[in-house]
Amino acid sequence: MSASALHELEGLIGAGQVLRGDACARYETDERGLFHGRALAVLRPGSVAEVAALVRCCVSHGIGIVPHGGNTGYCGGATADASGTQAVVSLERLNRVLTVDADAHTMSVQAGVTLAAAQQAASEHGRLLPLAMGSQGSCQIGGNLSTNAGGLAVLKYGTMRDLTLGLEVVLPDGRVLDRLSSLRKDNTGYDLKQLFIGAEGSLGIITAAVLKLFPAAPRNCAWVSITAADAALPLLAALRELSGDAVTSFEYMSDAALALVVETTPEQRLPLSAAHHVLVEMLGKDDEDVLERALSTAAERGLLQDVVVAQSENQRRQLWRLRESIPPAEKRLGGSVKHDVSVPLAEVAAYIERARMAVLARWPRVRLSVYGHVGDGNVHFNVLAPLDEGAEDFKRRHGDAVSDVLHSLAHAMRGSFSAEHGVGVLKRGLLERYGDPVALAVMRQLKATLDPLNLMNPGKLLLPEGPAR
Ligand code: 2HG
Ligand code: ZN
Repeated sequence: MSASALHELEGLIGAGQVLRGDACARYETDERGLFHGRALAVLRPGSVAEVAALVRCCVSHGIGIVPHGGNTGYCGGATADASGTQAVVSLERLNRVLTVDADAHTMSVQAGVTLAAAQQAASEHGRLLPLAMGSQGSCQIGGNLSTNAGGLAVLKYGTMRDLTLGLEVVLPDGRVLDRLSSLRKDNTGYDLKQLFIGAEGSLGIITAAVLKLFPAAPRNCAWVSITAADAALPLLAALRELSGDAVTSFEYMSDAALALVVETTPEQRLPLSAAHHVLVEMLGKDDEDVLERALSTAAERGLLQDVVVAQSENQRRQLWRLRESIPPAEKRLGGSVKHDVSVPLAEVAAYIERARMAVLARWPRVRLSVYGHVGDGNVHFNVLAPLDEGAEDFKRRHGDAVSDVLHSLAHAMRGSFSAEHGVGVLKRGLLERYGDPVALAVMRQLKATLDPLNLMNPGKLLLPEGPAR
């Protein structure tokens, strides 16, 4: 079966674009090294027509299809299974920015454009594509859409879903759903694009999108210390009000998370020493008045402890580098049991405290790395092995139990076990455990309608069988 299928595929997209054997290696393991698959082949189509053709071919041969973007996901959503029967479809050759319309504040891009390249194209036209995250140099727009990526500016601009006007998708039967619309108002039935955003490739392959842009504006940034995590929300509320809602990012970092950065990259210095830190960024004009004025009023009201305002672009970058160095610091120290929960804004501080107590009660010697986009309710509560225990050993022996504690707490607080990283393979069981049964049943119905043969990213997001696990 597969020999003739591969021959056909070579005819459709060119022999050089059908990779086999060792050439597949870099597409077969995820970024965190948690998932190792074996692909039948890696297919690198160069156009939407080629994507459609290869989908039809794979479906006619019963070959499962695994869409693959920048491979920066945390949940194994872009890795083939171990069977050697699934085809990985890399979108990396669909890497063209199609249009930037500065006046209309829109851009259209192919799915394989990296987020950084899309941001750059927008900025060359004086516009801002506000989606931002540590992996932006390699993650791709298609993956951002498929996971409904969040990141560092959700507080102001929303997630990828909020930034999307139109979408082009190759459906599991090979039809092309062309909704590459730039309309901001269009009430003509179901908003089909929403189905594919966050679907992790389980309903089709996203090939292009029309995105919203904003006027580019200078950013001003400050590092603030607060006395306790529960001081974060009142501070954010005041800063939003005092600045005319100019806050774009509000990133919380515990001292313990930042200690990992200093430990692994000692050349980095913390601007303030405190137990709780916040990186605040605001839209500015030509001066830094808005930020400084808002912060000094907040200080007068006793809403913060201390503050350092970045005095140059270079300093601004240094502050951001500290924040963005937390995940790589964890990685250098052997990795962590990672969590990506969200809870209602009013519950963030309570979640952090209750989680801390619950984890330390059972694992008193672990190291905690707690930080996140608390301005939108998203906490990364990561747990590292005790200093005298091997990281791999700890993760293997205790990882699931640690995650159970943290996920059930989020669930009890009406939160989510995946705020921005998606479900993939890693968390599909959690969807069964914590997801609403009616919502899950509707998801299954949609999946069965659009992909009756279960060939689109099989085994991701939804477990193949019913609830028992
Ligand atoms: C971040 O906020 C990313 O830096 C990664 O979502 C979080 O590594 C993590 O746990
Ligand atoms: Zn994050």
